[in-house]
Amino acid sequence: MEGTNQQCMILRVLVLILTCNILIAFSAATDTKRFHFNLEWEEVTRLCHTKSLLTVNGEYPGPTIAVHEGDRVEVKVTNRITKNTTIHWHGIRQYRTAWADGPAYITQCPIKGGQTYTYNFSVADQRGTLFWHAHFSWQRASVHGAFIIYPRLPYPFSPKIEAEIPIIFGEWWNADVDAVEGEMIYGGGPNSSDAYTINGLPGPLYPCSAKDTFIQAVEPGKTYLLRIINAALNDELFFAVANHSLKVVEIDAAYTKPFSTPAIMIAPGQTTNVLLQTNRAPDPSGMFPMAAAPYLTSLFPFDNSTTLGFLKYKGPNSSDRRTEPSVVVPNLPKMTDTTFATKFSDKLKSLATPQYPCRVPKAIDRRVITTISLNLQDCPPNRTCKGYAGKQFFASMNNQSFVRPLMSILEGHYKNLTASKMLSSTFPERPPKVFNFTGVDPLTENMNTEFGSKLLVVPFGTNLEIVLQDTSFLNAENHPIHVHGHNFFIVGRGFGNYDANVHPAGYNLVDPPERNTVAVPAGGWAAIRLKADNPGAWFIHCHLEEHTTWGLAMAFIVRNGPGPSQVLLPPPDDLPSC
Ligand SMILES: *[C@@H]1O[C@H](CO)[C@@H](O)[C@H](O)[C@H]1NC(C)=O
Ligand SMILES: *[C@@H]1O[C@H](CO)[C@@H](O)[C@H](O)[C@H]1NC(C)=O
Ligand SMILES: *[C@@H]1O[C@H](CO)[C@@H](O)[C@H](O)[C@H]1NC(C)=O
Ligand SMILES: *[C@@H]1O[C@H](CO)[C@@H](O)[C@H](O)[C@H]1NC(C)=O
Ligand SMILES: *[C@@H]1O[C@H](CO)[C@@H](O)[C@H](O)[C@H]1NC(C)=O
Ligand SMILES: *[C@@H]1O[C@H](CO)[C@@H](O)[C@H](O)[C@H]1NC(C)=O
Ligand SMILES: *[C@@H]1O[C@H](CO)[C@@H](O)[C@H](O)[C@H]1NC(C)=O
Ligand SMILES: *[C@@H]1O[C@H](CO)[C@@H](O)[C@H](O)[C@H]1NC(C)=O
Ligand SMILES: *[C@@H]1O[C@H](CO)[C@@H](O)[C@H](O)[C@H]1NC(C)=O
Ligand SMILES: *[C@@H]1O[C@H](CO)[C@@H](O)[C@H](O)[C@H]1NC(C)=O
Ligand SMILES: [Cu+2]
Repeated sequence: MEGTNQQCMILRVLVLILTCNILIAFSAATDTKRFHFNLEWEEVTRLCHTKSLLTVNGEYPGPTIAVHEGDRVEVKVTNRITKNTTIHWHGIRQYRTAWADGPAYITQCPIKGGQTYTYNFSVADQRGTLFWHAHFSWQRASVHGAFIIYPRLPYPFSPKIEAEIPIIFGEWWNADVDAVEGEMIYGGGPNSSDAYTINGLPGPLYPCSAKDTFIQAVEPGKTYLLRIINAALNDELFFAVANHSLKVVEIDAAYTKPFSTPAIMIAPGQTTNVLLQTNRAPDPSGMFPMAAAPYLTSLFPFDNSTTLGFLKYKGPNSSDRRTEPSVVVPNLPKMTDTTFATKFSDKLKSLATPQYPCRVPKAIDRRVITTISLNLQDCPPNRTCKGYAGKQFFASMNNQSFVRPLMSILEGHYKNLTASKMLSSTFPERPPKVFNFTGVDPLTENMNTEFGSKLLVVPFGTNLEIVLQDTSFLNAENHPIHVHGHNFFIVGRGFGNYDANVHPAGYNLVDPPERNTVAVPAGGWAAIRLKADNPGAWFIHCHLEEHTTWGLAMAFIVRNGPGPSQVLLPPPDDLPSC
């Protein structure tokens, strides 16, 4: 089986002493899959720039974790550098094991240099493609990899799959990413990346890069499953393969109603599984380019380059076109094509069959409406600020710009530190001011924000709706909002102001897409619903790292339920302390 081979390969890399067969037999017997991640520097060269890149086990992208639905997963993370770190298992529900979720200062204190922490969780009632990544400062730029959960039941789609191809998008910076992030102090925008990458390779459209091109060999007349992951820090992407349509069958490890499309839009934090049929008569070279380029909604300087890879049909005339700089992928949308992005998102629906029912809450207990905003603050005295008009950039939700506390919110919650300022304050559940949020120049005379770590606290089992309202402070922009610990359903989306008296009537409560990250339309809103039935403290944030750095984030607490199996488990012994 494909999965076993891939897993076998990963395990072989990780544990060189044992043979692969022994490891597989061992893990099958216990249903516990064990991995060892060493966080370490590795010299890596791209675009003729050699630098020390932060990696897991020296690999870029990092090793694939492949497990089966129902498995327990233990990943021993050893921090072999002098910086702090944490790892997040993006999209894994972590039922009762919030301690293993990973975001620094939300569910744990960082793993310090020289320390080890074992993330211990089980993967239940989930199947498909997810990914893992560092959740400390901007380390996720290179510290990421695929997390594949093989289903116990056959795939609910056909035809039979010949092979699986992970496609991980990322960005490459010639500079040290810590330095790029460091320049954001006093509110500057970050430098753009130098290249986009497919599985760590920028491809031939960049200088000195033709040799670093992703080329996937395929047999003609077969069906392949592409497991596409956007691990980029700051960029929504379009992706297409020349002369081939893509059939979407799964998003964020939830099956969808299949549909064919010339291209996909994928935001950071999202995953998309597509079927690709090698049904073309190979052109004389046998090479078909595939490309990813940004979906741009920001007015700020952006990496507007294109990463290119190739499908290479096996055949007598296969040759190498990778050095041709002129290759284009005709079906890739224009970088500003919001119409395509909107139509594509509209087509995503839950599979919603008896086997895979859509568990969207039909009624809600609570509706939280929050703006998502960029902000500007005056420059501190005697500083030079590099944001707009000499001011500092920030970002906020309901005018609260999130400040990471100096302790773990989860630990504070668990220890009943309700008296502490941090845990006793309440996140505002409505925008403090209502205006034409996405109109021209809304309140531009004052784009200030407030700072803090106010929490939304909900009882166990709350059917929660969160309306995410974009604003055009500075500029309206597409924001991929990620919720930890829960999948949600996107019941509605639109442009302009959300209206609680009008829009709920148009919600899809039958087969809305289930995700962990929603790309909120630029200049619009998205309404998501979830059942808050996973006790713990959970991060909600923009998956554009640039915006999270500016404070576009919040945390929410789900209280314990009444049953013994509805409570947060005690913290593991090796949980790092602050
Ligand atoms: C992981 O959790 C399980 C269930 O609580 C426990 O049996 C196991 O010992 C834990 N593993 C480690 C390495 O702590
Ligand atoms: C960011 O870009 C500016 C302008 O090109 C350059 O001077 C600076 O060194 C860059 N910063 C980093 C960290 O590479
Ligand atoms: C691929 O698409 C291009 C542009 O639509 C077309 O000119 C070309 O003939 C196609 N090639 C194959 C092998 O289908
Ligand atoms: C990318 O941006 C640069 C600088 O703004 C511009 O000169 C260039 O034409 C843009 N390229 C594309 C492909 O849009
Ligand atoms: C391979 O190339 C030769 C010479 O150009 C041509 O005659 C032949 O038809 C090609 N075969 C395929 C399968 O395209
Ligand atoms: C700012 O600079 C002025 C003049 O150089 C100096 O008098 C003042 O003390 C400085 N203020 C701070 C907060 O450093
Ligand atoms: C926190 O409070 C709850 C309810 O009052 C109690 O059951 C629990 O033991 C307390 N936990 C700690 C760590 O003090
Ligand atoms: C909000 O602003 C937009 C753009 O300026 C305008 O088209 C729209 O009519 C305004 N909506 C309301 C409710 O004023
Ligand atoms: C946000 O808070 C700041 C600081 O209190 C205030 O000046 C500003 O008017 C608020 N903005 C909105 C949109 O509520
Ligand atoms: C790592 O995290 C700890 C706990 O928050 C903090 O005290 C320490 O300063 C951090 N170390 C570095 C090198 O950032
Ligand atoms: Cu954002």
